[in-house]
Amino acid sequence: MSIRLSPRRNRATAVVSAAVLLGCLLAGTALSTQATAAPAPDVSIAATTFADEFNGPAATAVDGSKWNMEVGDNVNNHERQYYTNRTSNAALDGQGNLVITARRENPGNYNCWYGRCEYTSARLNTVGKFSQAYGRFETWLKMSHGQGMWPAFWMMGTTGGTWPDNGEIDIMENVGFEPNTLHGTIHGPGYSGADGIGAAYNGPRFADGFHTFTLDWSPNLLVWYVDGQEYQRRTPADLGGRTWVFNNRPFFLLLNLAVGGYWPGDPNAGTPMPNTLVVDYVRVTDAPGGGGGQITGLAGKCVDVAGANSANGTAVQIYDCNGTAAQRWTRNGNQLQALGKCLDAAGGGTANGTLVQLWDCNGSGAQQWAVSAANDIVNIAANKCLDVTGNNSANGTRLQLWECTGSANQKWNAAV
Ligand SMILES: [Ca+2]
Repeated sequence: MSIRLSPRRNRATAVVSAAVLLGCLLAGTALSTQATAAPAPDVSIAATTFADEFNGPAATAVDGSKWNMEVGDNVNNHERQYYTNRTSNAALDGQGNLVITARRENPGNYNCWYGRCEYTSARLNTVGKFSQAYGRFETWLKMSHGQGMWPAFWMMGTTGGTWPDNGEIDIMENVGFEPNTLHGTIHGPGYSGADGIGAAYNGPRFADGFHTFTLDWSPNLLVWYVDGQEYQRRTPADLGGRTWVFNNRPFFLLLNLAVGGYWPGDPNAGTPMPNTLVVDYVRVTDAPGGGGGQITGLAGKCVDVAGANSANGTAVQIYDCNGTAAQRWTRNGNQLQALGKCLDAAGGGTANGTLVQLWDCNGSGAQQWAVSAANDIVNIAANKCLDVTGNNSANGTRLQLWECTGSANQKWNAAV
C-alpha cells in the first residue's frame, strides 16, 4: 500500500485501568445483591483502547470521531478506484457491520491517474484520532472476492518521516486471485513495496465467512494470527541489519478496499460488482494477547462456541482447546464475549438446565457473569453456576446453568 494522506498529528492513547475491570469480579458462590468485592484473581485483563463494533442504523456513515474518509485516487500502486466519502461506498448495514462497497461507476466525473475513473470505493484511517504503539490489533471481517480486489487492514507510523521510513504493518491483505490466501507484511527503510518482509497464510476461501485477523505487537516482536492461529512472527533479526522502525512509535489504523493495481492486477469481466468487504469489528487493546483468553474446565477442555459460528443461538460447549477465536473470551464489564457476541442464558432462563448459548450482547441479566475466587462462573441473575451437562467431558457437551454444587464440572480457569 502507499500513501495519500492529510497532515498528521498525534494524540495520546486513552488507557483504561485494568483495575476498574477487575473491580467487577465478585466473591463467593452464594452471591447476593450485597456481594462484596474480592481480591483480584490472578488473571490478566487488557484494556480496550479503540473499538468500533459498527453498530448503528443502516445506511449511516461511520463514526467520524474514530475514522477519517480518504478521498482521491492512488497512482503509486496503479489502483483503479477513486476513494469517496459517500455512504454508497462505506456505510453501516444496521446489523452491526461496516460495509465497504466497491462499485463500477463514476457518478462524480472523478479523474484518476489513468483518465476517467472506472470504479469507486472507500478507505478509512484514524489519523489524528487514534494511534498506539504495542498491543493487540484485531478485525473480524468477511472478505471481498474476485480478480482485482485488494482489501487490507493495516497501520502506518505517525512519526519517523515519510513512507517507508515511518514504517508500515500490514495485518491483513488479500488479492482476489488468491481467494484462500492472506498476507501479513512489514515495510520500512530498505524493505518496502515488493521488498516488504512477510508471510502468507493459506486457509479457507475467505470470502465465504467471517474470520479474525490479529496482530500482537510488543517491543522487538510482531506476531500475526488468522482465526487465532499464529502464522508469522518477526523480530529485528529478520531485517539483515536494516532498521526496525516498530519500537516506541504509535501507528494509526487503515481499512480499505482497493480495486486493481500492480499486485492484484486489474478486474476483469468476471469480477463481481458491486463488491463488498464486510467488517464486524475493529478492536485494539493495550496488551498483546488481550484479544481474549481460554476458559478451561472439566478434563482441561475449553469453553467453545460450536463450529465457530457467530449466529445467535449457537451452542456453547466444551471442546479440546485449539486456540481458535471460538475459544478466546474477553470480559466487558460482567459480560463474557467471543466472536463479538455474549455468553448468554437461553431465553433469559434461570432454572436448572437452562442452556447456555451465544447471543448479541444486550446488557440483560442473562449475560451477567461473575468469576468467583472459588473458580465458579456464576450467572448473576440466576445465581446459578456455569455447568457441564451431565458431568460429561466429551467434546461437544453443552453448558447449562445449575445450582452451584462445588463439583468439578463447575470449576473454571478463566484467563480473561
Ligand atoms: Ca459488529
